[in-house]
Amino acid sequence: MLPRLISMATAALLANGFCAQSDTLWMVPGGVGLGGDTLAALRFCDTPQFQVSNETIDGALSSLVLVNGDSVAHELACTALEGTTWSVAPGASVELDVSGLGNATHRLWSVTERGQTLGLSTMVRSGWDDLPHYEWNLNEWDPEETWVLAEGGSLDPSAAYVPRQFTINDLNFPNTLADSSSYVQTSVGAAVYISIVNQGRMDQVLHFHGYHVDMLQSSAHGNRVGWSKDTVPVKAGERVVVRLDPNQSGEYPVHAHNLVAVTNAGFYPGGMITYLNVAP
Ligand SMILES: [Cu+2]
Repeated sequence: MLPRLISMATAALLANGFCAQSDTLWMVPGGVGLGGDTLAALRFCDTPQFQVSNETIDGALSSLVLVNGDSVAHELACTALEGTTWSVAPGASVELDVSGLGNATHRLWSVTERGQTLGLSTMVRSGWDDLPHYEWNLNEWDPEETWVLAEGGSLDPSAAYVPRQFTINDLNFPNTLADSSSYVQTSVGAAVYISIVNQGRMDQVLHFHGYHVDMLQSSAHGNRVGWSKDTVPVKAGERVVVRLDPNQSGEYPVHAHNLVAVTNAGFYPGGMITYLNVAP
């Protein structure tokens, strides 16, 4: 009797789509408009077609296939598989084993100067899926740098880094409110998770209005796990997961606590701002 019960349970799990599976992302070049600027861009995409925002990866996956649709090779890294990088030639692909990650949000990115400057970086999210889970990839951009790299050049390491655009999920405010993964919509008592990965080169600090959030993961500030905070530092490359359990209704902003990062090419308000919309 027991084996039959087990096989029925397994069949139910498979039917519900909980079985681990493989996912494929394409690395695709293109261009985007941001706050009046035009930028060359590279994104991890759901299909071979270019998309404005990097596709994020979530769920219990066994493996991840990455296809290089760019014209040059990329060196990929993933914090889930630290110490290893994968060189992927144009037109080639690589398969990463991302099984058994537990509750963790990881970063997947191209460590090449071209990949970093053009924004080929996203998050791989595992676990914490018993509640709605929002995803915020932070980044900042110097449009001129993107064109230098797109044309095959390289950056002057002695030049000052002065980004003009600041984004959540590759969009700047107010367009962040049109992105269902940036704009948090919930109700009093209905907790949500938010994974935040800083894909840029600048450290950021996010300020939550209206609520404190519980720190579940902080890859660069591990001692803060368990703290309840309204100000959350996210260093360059850092991965943070917080839980928001709203105790009051209202619409409150979350924003980068650095004045330049809440502008679009110098104009306020813009950049890294989104909202928490909490119904009664
Ligand atoms: Cu504030």
